[in-house]
Amino acid sequence: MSTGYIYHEIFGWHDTGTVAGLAPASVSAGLQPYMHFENAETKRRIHELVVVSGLIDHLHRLAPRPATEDEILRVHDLAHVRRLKEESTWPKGGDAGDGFSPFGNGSFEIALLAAGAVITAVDNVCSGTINNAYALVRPPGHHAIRESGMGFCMFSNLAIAAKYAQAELGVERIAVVDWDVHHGNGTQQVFYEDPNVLTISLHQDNVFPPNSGAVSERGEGAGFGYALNIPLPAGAGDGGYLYAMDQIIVPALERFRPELILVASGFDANAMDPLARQMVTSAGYRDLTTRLMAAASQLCGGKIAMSHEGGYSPVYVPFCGLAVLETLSGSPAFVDPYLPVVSGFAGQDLQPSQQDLVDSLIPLLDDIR
Ligand code: 9RB
Ligand code: ZN
Repeated sequence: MSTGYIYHEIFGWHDTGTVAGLAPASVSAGLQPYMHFENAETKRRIHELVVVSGLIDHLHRLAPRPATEDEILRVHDLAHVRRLKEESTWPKGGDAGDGFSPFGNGSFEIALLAAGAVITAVDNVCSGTINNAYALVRPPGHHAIRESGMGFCMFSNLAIAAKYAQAELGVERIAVVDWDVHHGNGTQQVFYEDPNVLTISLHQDNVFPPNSGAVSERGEGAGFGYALNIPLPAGAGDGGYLYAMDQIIVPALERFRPELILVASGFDANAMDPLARQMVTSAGYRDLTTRLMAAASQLCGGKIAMSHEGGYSPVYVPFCGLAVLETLSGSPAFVDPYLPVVSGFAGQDLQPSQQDLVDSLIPLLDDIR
């Protein structure tokens, strides 16, 4: 098994500055400045763990190339691209669109490289130089919509790579599985009327964006049935996540028969995350990956490319990322030292409220053909 791994140190230079959590810092309001949640540390620490554990020697490291503006414009409108390009020249940078997605000077080029890194992953998986790939990128992408960035995202990295695969590689049917704890609203929007791209988002019910990702969002027109949302209640752990994978995600993939599976891989459903309230462990991410790999091997020659999204516990996210990379490559590296603690949390098993929600979605599979 050969696994492509794409990281560039410049992703750590995407500067989100200082804020006070999700609010602007304000001395008069008592809001002390602190680093933005979406700072370089969690991703940098995944990479450093990959190196220090020796896993890097079992991965096929690929150099990313920047996405071209034409590649970005398959997804975003010109005004959005022009605005980010302009604000990126400002000494202190600008904001991707919603007021809590700041970026620093030069982040436009870094965002082009992030989108291009996912293209690089897809290119190599589709040409068969590698079996699967992980693009460890910043800024993230899954909230960015056609006309704006949002939720710490500048460009919709994964949607741009999916459009590239369709336009340049002759890939028709693509499934996107988004296990970030937040709703993958941007990817969903881009493909909402497209029956050739199945978007599945597994998220904590109504966290971000507000009022987004309900079961009732199912796609429109020819795309009806090809957007699938699984909004798990707060408190879901490995049991709830794996039940959703086994009962909904894998059966949806089997019905859809993709030629390529893309994963929006956020680790913010982890048991120590400050931005959500789920309890997934590194073992949970390992098992989710194993299930997807089995589906990919049965359906599309094992072709999976993952793109990194959120995840904000600097101590725990690296072990979740390592677990996924170990599984993709079949090379065990480090044992997660926190696993005994987080897997011991009460409620890791499937709970009735989670089961009810997942079971209620089974009839939606009938609309995937
Ligand atoms: C604020 C709001 C958020 C909350 C969470 C995220 C997580 C993104 C991620 C992004 C922005 C709202 C500060 C709503 O990890 N995605 O994968 N902002 N939330 N209103 N206000 C004032
Ligand atoms: Zn997230």
